[in-house]
Amino acid sequence: MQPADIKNVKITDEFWSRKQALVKKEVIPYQWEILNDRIPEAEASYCMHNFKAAGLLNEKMRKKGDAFEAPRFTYRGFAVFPEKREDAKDDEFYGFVFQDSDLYKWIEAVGYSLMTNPDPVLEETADHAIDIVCAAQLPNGYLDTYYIINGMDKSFSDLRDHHELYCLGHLIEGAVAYYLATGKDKLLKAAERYADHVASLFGNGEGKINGYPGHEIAEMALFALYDLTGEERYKALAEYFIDERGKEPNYFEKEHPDMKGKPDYYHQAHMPVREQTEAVGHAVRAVYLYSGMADMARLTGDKSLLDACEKLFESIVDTKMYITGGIGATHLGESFSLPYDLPNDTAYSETCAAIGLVFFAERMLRIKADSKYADVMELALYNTVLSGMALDGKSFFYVNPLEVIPENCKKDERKTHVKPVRQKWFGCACCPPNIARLISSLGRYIFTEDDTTLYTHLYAGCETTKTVNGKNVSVSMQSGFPNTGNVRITVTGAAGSDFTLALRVPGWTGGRYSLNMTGASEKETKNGYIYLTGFEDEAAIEISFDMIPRLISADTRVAEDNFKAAVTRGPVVYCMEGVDNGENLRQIKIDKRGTITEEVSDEFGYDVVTLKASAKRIIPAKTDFKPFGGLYSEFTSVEEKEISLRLIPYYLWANRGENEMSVYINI
Ligand code: FUB
Ligand code: ZN
Repeated sequence: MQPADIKNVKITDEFWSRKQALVKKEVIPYQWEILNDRIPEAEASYCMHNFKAAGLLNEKMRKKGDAFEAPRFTYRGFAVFPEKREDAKDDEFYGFVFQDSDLYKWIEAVGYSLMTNPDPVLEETADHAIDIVCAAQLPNGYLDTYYIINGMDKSFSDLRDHHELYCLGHLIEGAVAYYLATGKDKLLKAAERYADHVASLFGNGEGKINGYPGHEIAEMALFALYDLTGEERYKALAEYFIDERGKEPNYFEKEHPDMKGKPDYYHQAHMPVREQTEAVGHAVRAVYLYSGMADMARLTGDKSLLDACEKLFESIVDTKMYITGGIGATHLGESFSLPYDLPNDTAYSETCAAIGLVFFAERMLRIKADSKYADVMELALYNTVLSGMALDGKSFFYVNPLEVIPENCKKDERKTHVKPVRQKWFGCACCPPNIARLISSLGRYIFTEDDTTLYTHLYAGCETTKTVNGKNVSVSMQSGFPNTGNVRITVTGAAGSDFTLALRVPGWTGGRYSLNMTGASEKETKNGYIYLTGFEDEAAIEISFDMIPRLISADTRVAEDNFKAAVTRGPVVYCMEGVDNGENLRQIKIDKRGTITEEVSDEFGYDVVTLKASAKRIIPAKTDFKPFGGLYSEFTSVEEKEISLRLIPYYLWANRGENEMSVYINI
C-alpha cells in the first residue's frame, strides 16, 4: 500500500483546516523570522547565519582556488553560542551541530502548505532560502555547515554525535516536499548530490566508511527519495544503514573507544536491528529508525524486519507509551525508560518523539491495514503533537508532561526540563518546525491505498479521488471529529468498478458504531476496518462513533497511576487545570460512578467539548497531635468537599497562563 497522493487530498475539515491555516499564517512566518534571528526575545537560531557563512567560504574558495586556505577543523563543541547576539562573527558556526535541519523542516512545512494554499510570496521566500542553502553546498555535493565552516578534514569522523547524516535526511525530506509542491528541483538536486556523495563514501569496500547515522532519519528519507526518483541507489544506501546498525564490531566503538563493551542502547546500536524487540534509547532516534525499518520491510518483503517492527511497536504501545501518545519517559538521554516506568511529572515525552510515533504507525499501515496502528497514530496526533503548539501558534512545548506544578518545575532540578508554559523558541529547536511539517502534511495520514481499496485511517474532512478499473471515483468526507463522532462520506462514480472503501473502527469505540448507507454494501470487517463494496454511481455513507467520556486506568504495573484514571473522549485525552479547579489538584478525587457531562465551550476561540464530572476535594483534617514536628500529624479524618470538576482537552492545556495541570485523577 501507499499513502494517498498528498496533492490529491484536499483538507476541508474545520478542525484541521484551522490548524493548517495557523501553521501558514503564524508558524511558518514566525519561524522564518526566528531562523534569521530577527526575534530578539526568543532564543537565537543562527540557522540562516550558518548557511550564509558557509556560502561565503565557498565563494572565497571558488574565487581563489588553491590560494584559499580552507579552515582546518577546530572542535567548537556540540552547541556553540556567542555570549551576546551582537558578538556573532559572520564566518563562524553557531547553534547546535544539527542547526541546518531547522531550515529543512521549515522548507518541508512550506512545501506541504503550498500544496494546499498556494502563496507566491511565501514561495519566493523559500526560493530565496534555497538559493542560500545551495550556495553553501560544496562542489562534491557535501552539505553540512558545521564542517564546511569549521573544517572539512574531520567530516564524517563522528557519525555518532555529529548529525551530518541527520541533516542529509531532513534535507531530502524538505526537498521532496518542495519539489512535489512546486515542481522546482533546485533543492532536490542538491539533496541528490549530497546523497550521492554520501553513497560514494559509505559501504563495506576498501577505504569506505562502514558506519550509519548516529541520529536516524536518513533511512526513511532515502526511501522517500527512492519513491520519488525510482533510483535504486538511494534505496540501497538506506538499506545499508539499516543492515549495518548494531553489527559487531560496533562502528561507534571505533569512533569512540571509551564506549567499548557498553551496549549502545541510546543509538539503538546495541544489536542488529532484526534482533531488537524492545524500544530503547533516545526516543526520537528510535521511532525514526523503526519508521525506516518499516519502509524497508514494505519495499523488500523482509519478514524478519517486519517481525522486529511489530515487536518494537508492541513494546512501545504495551509498555512504554503514555496515554497521551507521548513516548520517552526520561529526560536522561531523552530516552525510553524501563517498561511501565511512566512518571507523570518528570515525563520527557518530546513532541518530536510523538511525531516520530505517527511516522512509524503510518508506515506500519502501509504494510497492513490494522486499526491498532491507526489508533496510536490518532492518539499521538490529537494529544501530544497538538499539545506541542499554543493556540496562537507562537509558542511551543518540547517536553509534554502529564502533571505540572509550576513552582516545582522552576525550582526542582529533576524537573527543569518541564516547562509550565510553552516557550517562544529553543536553542535546540527540533520540535516547533517538526509540528509545522506534520500538520501541513496531514493529508498524507488520512488514507492509504492499494489498487482497489481506499483505507480510511483518520476521520478528517477532505476530498480525494481514486482511479479504479479506469473509473474516476470521487470521495468526499465530512467529519465532526474531535467534537463529534459523526462522519458522512459520499462516493461518486464507482459504479461497475472494484472500488472498495475501508473504514476504520477506532479502538476507543469498543467496536461499536452505527452505519447507514445508500448505494454501497458492507462486505466484511477485518482487523478493525469495515470494507464497503458494490458501489452505485452515487453512494452516501453515514458512520457514527459514540464518543462517550470514559475513565481509563493504566496497567497496575505503572506504579504512578495506581488508584488513578484519566478521562478520555474519543481520541482526545482530557486534563484538569488549576485555573478551572483551584490549585493542589492531587486532592481531587473523581466520582467513578458519577456521570460526566459535555459542554461546548468557545473559550478557546472555537467550539471545544469540555467535560464536567462530579468529584470531591479531599483534605485531611488538621489535628494538634504532631509527634514528629510540624510536618506530620496523627490522621483522624478527612474533610470531603463536593466539587464540579472541569476537564479540558490535554492539547489545550497551558493556553490560559501558568497553572497546575494533571491528566490522571484519583479515583
Ligand atoms: O539531536 C537532534 C534532536 O535534538 C533530537 O531529535 C531531539 O531529541 C533533540 O535532542
Ligand atoms: Zn524535538
